[in-house]
Amino acid sequence: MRVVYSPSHLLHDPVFEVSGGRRIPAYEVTGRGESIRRALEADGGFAFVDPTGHGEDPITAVHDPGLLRYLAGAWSEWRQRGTGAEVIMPDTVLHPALREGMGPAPEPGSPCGRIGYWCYDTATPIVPGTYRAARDAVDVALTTAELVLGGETAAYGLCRPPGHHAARAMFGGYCYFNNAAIAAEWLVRRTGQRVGILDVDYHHGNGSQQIFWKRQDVPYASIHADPNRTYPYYAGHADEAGAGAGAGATFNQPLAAGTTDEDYLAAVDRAIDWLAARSDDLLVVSLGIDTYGQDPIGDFALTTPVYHEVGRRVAASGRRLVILQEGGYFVPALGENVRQWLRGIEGRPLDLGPRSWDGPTGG
Ligand code: SP5
Ligand code: ZN
Repeated sequence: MRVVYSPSHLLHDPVFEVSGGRRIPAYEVTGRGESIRRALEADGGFAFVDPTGHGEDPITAVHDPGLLRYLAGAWSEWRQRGTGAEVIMPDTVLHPALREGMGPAPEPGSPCGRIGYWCYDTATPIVPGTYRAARDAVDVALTTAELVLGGETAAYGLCRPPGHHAARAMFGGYCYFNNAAIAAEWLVRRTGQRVGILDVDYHHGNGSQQIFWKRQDVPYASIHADPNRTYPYYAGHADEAGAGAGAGATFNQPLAAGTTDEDYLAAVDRAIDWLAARSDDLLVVSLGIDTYGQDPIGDFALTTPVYHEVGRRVAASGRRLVILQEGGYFVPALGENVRQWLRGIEGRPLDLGPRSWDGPTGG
């Protein structure tokens, strides 16, 4: 299988995030991308490809041009304040109730106002290399889509930073541009087909859901932790099914803490069947591995072999697959779990080697 990878993900190197009132080490780190790269290189069955530039148009096809403009200029604007702050992070955000009944707020002119206008959390810092890395992650996604249109049955894009929390006019959740949504929209425009999105990240993809909420040509199926207990909290409930022309074209399966391999596979089967009835030949997969039992921010109980089985079942759906990386924060096993998933897609056997992260007896 072809793997699209760019070392420019290393330019996005956040050190900390703010979670639960504490400054903590960032979870979305450069080591994630390198864990995946190393595991896929060591496998020997993957051919690495560089992304090619696709410009701004595919981005503004799903995002507010103001979001692109903001992210492009954010660092230089922030630096000019001269405070020496190491990251851009909001201390205010545009809560919808602030302007309830009064119509939308204009975009502020000041840097502190602008960050809270576009960003919704304290986990998604902008650092000097963020924009370059986020733009290149979009090109990774589009190059992966292009490989599949060019005849590959499946291809994998090692997108970092991830994308599925980024909405039309908002970023957050470690995501800046919605790589999967941009790829899906690009595929719709290129092919005229209905392109499904299968989102198997631990978190609900609120951005992808928002972007395609009123669309029937990009059905969105997500399997995730119940937002009643987990980020992103405000979307992903089972009764959210789309609206207008998109009524019935969103399918959420919120799952309990401790979800097992068996429970999870049943949800995967339901999502695949649902998508099979609503999409044509192409599927974009938002591949998150934060469902793993040892993930530091997840609470599911999945084991490595289930990733191989999920991949196998997704491939059995017969669709052509644009597989894009989202989350997954237990770095020691991240690359291995992605590798098994992709081996499952290709019909190659599960290949469990020594598992150093299981402790002294495992390695
Ligand atoms: C792409 C993706 O997976 N984004 C996830 C964003 C989650 N951001 C909030 C993380 C909050 C971490 N809280 C730690 C709780 C540990 N029990
Ligand atoms: Zn996630």
